[in-house]
Amino acid sequence: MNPALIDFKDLSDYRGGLVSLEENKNIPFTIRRVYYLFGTDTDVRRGFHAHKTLKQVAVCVKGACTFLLDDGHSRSTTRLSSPHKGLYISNILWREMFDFTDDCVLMVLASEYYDESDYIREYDDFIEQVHA
Ligand code: T46
Repeated sequence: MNPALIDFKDLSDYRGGLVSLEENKNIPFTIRRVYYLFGTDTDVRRGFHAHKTLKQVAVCVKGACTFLLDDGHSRSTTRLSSPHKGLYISNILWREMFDFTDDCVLMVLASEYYDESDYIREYDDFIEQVHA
């Protein structure tokens, strides 16, 4: 599968960097939640789930980390290392995140409020949903 990367306009000038994110513009949904992961050890692997309905855009605002995305047919890995790029993660995609740099701050914009019942945490259940 091809990862869907969004290029954000670079509004930087001589004073420093600036990127602007706007719902239903360069972020393809209404933003209901923002969270960020930081201080993740390099040897830690996170994720291991898919979402039934949630859509997200992940931006590595500092440092770098790698995303594995799996649509049930094929997998891709993407190294996120730029605040100018967002990885669009649609629903029904298995994700794992790993190889975090020490300074990594991974910001995630989400289309829904937190809802544990939206998570598919078993890979076999995910494959069942793909073929449903
Ligand atoms: C995802 C990847 C990219 C909350 O209470 N509210 C929240 O908004 C979030 C994101 C998490 N939590 C709780 C649920 C767990 O008890 O925080 C704990 C850790 O969450 P989780 O193990 O799901 O974290 P990751 O890094 O495996 O996954 C997260 C998101 O949960 C998930 O939606 O797509 O980042």
